[in-house]
Amino acid sequence: MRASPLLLAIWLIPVVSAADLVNGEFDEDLSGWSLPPGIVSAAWDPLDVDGALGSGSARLTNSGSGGNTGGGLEQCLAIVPGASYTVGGAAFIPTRQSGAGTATLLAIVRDGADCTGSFLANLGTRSVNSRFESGLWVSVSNTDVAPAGARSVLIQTRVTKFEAPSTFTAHFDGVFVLPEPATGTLQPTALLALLVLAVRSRH
Ligand SMILES: [Ca+2]
Repeated sequence: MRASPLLLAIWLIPVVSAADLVNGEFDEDLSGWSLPPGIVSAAWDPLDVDGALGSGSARLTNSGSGGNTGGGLEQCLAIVPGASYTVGGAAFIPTRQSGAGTATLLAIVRDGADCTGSFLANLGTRSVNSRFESGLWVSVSNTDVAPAGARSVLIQTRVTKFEAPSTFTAHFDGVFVLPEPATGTLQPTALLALLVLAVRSRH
């Protein structure tokens, strides 16, 4: 029997998944995200990573009184241990700010549901540093495997400022968390397709 393109496509359907990240595009507001009380404020802004008129971004401002402090919007997702995920997005640090800092997508993996329990790993991205990359959108992503025992991941759009008492602002847009296809493993959907083909070939 020759493998059909359809069967191959079914084979590649990922067997693992994350609970979908909500509103990573920030089309009209910050819904789906929470902001823990702290030194960072957040607001929706019409500046969009693709320049789209129908979308915008999250603008975060760190007004903490100390240096090297941070915080940001958060969203908790369920993940599967042993599965591979790509965490990514884009950050924009406006120029002409009185202080310097970084914008980072964190992905804090924990062994409890709903982002409780012990810290296991950070699958997040590298930081965008205002001293080297400001006035432009910078895309960042990281692909990594969720460690054994992982049950949830906290995605955070973190803004950290280096100096006090200045404020520091950065935008985030196009935030995503994607499970990578688990190739090479016969999955239930592929088994079902094989069964259907076998039955049909007998008639
Ligand atoms: Ca957007």
